[in-house]
Amino acid sequence: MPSDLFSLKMRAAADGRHISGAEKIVAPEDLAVHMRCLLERALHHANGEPDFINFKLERLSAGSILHLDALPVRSLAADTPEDGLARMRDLLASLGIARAGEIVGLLRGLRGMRGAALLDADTLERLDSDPSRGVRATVMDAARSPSETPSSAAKNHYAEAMVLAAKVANAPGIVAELCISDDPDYVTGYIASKSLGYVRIAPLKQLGSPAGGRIFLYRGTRADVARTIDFLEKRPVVVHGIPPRPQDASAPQAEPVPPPSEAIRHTLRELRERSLFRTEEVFESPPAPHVRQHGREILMFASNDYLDLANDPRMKEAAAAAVLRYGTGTGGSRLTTGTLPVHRELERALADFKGTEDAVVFATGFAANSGVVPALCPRGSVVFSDELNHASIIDGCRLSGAKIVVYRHNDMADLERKIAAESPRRGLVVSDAVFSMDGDVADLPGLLECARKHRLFSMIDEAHATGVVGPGGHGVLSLFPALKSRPDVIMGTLSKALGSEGGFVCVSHEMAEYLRNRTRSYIFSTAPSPASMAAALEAIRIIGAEPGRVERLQANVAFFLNELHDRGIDAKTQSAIVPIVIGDSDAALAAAASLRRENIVVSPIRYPSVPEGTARLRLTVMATHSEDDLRRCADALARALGQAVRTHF
Ligand code: WAQ
Ligand code: MG
Repeated sequence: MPSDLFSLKMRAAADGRHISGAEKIVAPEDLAVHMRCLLERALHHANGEPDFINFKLERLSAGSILHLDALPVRSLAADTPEDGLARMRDLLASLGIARAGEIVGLLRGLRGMRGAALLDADTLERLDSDPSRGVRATVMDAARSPSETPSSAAKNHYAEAMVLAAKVANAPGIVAELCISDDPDYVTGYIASKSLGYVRIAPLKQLGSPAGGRIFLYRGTRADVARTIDFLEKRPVVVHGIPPRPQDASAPQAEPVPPPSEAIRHTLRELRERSLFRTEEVFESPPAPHVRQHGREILMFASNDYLDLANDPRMKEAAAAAVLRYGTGTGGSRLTTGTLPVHRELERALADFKGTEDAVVFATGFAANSGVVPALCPRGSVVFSDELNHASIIDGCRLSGAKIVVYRHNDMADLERKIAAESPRRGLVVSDAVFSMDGDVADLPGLLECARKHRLFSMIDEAHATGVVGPGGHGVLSLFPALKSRPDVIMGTLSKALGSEGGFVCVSHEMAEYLRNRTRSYIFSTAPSPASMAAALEAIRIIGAEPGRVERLQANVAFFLNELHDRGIDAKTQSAIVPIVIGDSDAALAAAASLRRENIVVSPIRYPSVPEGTARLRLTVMATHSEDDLRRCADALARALGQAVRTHF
């Protein structure tokens, strides 16, 4: 069931003189932001400063709303106002209205009315009851796309007139509408009807003239006039598909548009030229320190399977048993028929692992971030996002429709300044816990303090922290034992150290209930398969039962950094991600290729995964890399970097 909406109207006046007015049809959660926009508009109007602003809110039941298509639009350019009015007259006559000339004459003489004159199309008798006011078409708005942010921009004559004209043309008994703007600087008007569409004509008056008004032409019985007025003044209408304002008839024609495939070809060419073109590589064995590709054994330094669990026999058995017990797919979303005991068990285990009351599992980490951020940040709020956050967070920010404020990487002073400058009523600070391309850890105490002080939600992404960072691999929180508060949302993934597939958030009970009801990527995705749930559950069990695994990973990272330093390679990390920044995309590709010739896989990372000019090799260490593996990689890296420097700088 669609929920109820509100009709929101604003009128501003100074000394009893009308200055501006506008109306919207708005969902309850969007009321505040639209009111703020209308207020801006009232306060900064060219007509003057108001001393009285009236807001009116009226609840509309969603079922009462009439959805209409916009009228088709065309524009006519006239030489003079006389010429424009003659064209309007001719169009009116083409509708079979005998006294078209007289009607246009009446329109020219109008001024100072808030509404329109309702005339009998044949006798020209005035049918509305208050000739100084006229009939007002109200309770209407243009449909908005979910991504559209409301704006406090000045009146858009065209768009507002399109809404009104669609409603009037669809009113019972109305055969045509004529309009001249009363704004002295707006000389475009129109004639509209269902059969003519919306015909813009310019000019219809001299620039600077305060004349202007509207006429609605009616055909029908006197008894039915009340029904027409009732429709115009009371029936809620939302108009869909208003086309962008057409170019004025005199404007030059646009260039011919090439076929759409040309744009794709152009992009591919550009990617290749800039060394940014990518293809998938195929590996022929499970993730492990040593994998097979094209029949060759390869040393792997680019896997996120940090703890080497994805191919662990116990993991595979747990997944297989879940498949045998529950099947291969869940056949439904979590809130319909897709939830199995193993989903709840895993959520319990994740909550315990992170020390929260509850957890919510998603199909992927990307789905978690891109869904949870919009759920927490409805339009009208502000989201503060670290400049190096993962793409899934960035997309979540964009999807939310909230204002996005990007702060400098891990710079809490910058974050504090930016929050203070916005002083939002509602918002979120969101950050990777371990940054996926740099391997460093967020300043969690600083971030939580900023969020607390300004009453904002806080969220961290522990995709590369879970199972990797801190004692027991419990994540970055365990690095800061003195912390008094915790993030509202601790996000993580099942697909990296946990060797499975999926994403999750660890949260309070209340937040879990909210997210289950509000996160579109949770509500509208099929529940993840029992195989991946059972595997992740087993991973958490193994990590708990074998603390040596995480310790081994952390020791391997320390050993590897030492080996690199011994060879004069500058590298640091606070996780299992070791970035070696090279700068130039081609040089990074060349270095990766030279390692590949030694049968070692590392990831060359280029724009747009990292800022331009910071292309790098990204190496990931696994718990089961041997000291020999780590030394061999460090040696090859030293050779590759020497070569990259010689050929590219
Ligand atoms: N219902 C009925 N009549 C109205 C309403 C209403 N809601 N609002 C205004 N009027 C009457 C009133 O007499 C005004 O003086 C007159 O219409 C003109 O109103 O494609 O700006 O708001 O770009 O000044 C046409 C756009 C702009 C052409 C019309 O009208 C284009 C415009 P204004
Ligand atoms: Mg006006």
